[in-house]
Amino acid sequence: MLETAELIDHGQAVLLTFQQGERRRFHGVWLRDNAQDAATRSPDNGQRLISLADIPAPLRLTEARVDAGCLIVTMAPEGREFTYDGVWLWQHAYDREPPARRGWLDAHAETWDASLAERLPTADITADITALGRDDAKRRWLADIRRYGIGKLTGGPLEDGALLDVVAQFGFVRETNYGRYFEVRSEIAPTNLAFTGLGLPAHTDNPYRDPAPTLQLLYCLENSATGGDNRVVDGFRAAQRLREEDPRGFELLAGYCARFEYRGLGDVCLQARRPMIELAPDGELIGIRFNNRSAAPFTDIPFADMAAYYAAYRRLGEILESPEMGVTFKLAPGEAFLVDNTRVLHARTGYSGEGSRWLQGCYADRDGLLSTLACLEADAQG
Ligand code: AKG
Repeated sequence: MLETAELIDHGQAVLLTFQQGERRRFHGVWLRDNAQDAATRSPDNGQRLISLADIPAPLRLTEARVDAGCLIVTMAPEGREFTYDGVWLWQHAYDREPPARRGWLDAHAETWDASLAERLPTADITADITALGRDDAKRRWLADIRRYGIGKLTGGPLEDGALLDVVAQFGFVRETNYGRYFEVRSEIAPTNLAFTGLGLPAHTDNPYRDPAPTLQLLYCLENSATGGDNRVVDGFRAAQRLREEDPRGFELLAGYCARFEYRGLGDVCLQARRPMIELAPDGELIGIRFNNRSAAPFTDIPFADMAAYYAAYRRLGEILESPEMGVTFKLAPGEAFLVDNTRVLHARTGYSGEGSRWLQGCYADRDGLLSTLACLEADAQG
């Protein structure tokens, strides 16, 4: 609850006191830019109708008061009054210390290790995800994907392309040179090592794309071959562990770009230049790109740092392959798993012999999933 408002810095800002004496400052220009009135924001779609050039500069707050939990300010030279809901201001306050530690995580994310096996987020495709009216189950599963970057699915139909119906429940397929979806099974002349029976170490998919797909779904239709188990590992936890063990190694992998490339048969040549550990400018850990199959020669690391860079790259790989870091399972037909491909790496043991193994895979994006989740959460709150 907003209690008091006081002009500060000669009207450049206002100091608000909330319940329990919590104080937050807001700049006048920020308040004007974020005014909620119908001339500033469209009541139909919430989009801003003005640009910064429409806001006079310099701008000064000439009066500030609190009425019924709302802040009311008058601004010069416009001479207009603007009203802000106190709860909205509290939720959007920015007056706090910036995070001190590099590699911090969004509040929704929780890192994990092998112990996640006991509580691996799982939903039933037919009963929870594609069934109408199962919004609570779907919301919980999507929230788990946001938290852990991985979710398993069971109980799906054994139909070619069934994975597309799953993605349609929360977002949109990202079509690539592999198609809307692709077959993951042994091929005679494979365009990708994933389409063989070879084991694959932990990797994120398609790091050679810019942007890389942010979600990947792998859906099992047959799995009677020996081997072919999947393993998932939290790249954020691995990066945190590297930072604890070797802060300089962490900074090297975050501070220099690696290069990734895929030259397919015919006319495909995909290239990207991005760090293996990606931090936002304020130090938030926002992405992992790690894939030995498609790492290209690194040419952006100075000679003086290359040996240490390789040592950190090697160590990150060892951490990712450590048994205590990952969760292993064998998909049964009708089962699938969805990973946040900017964070969670997946691996496969080799398979051969009698029986068959047939998975289908596709890509999608996290923004669609988070949008669906945000709407379900808003509905659940009434
Ligand atoms: C991929 O398609 O990205 C894979 O890693 C294949 C995984 C599998 O075959 O289980």
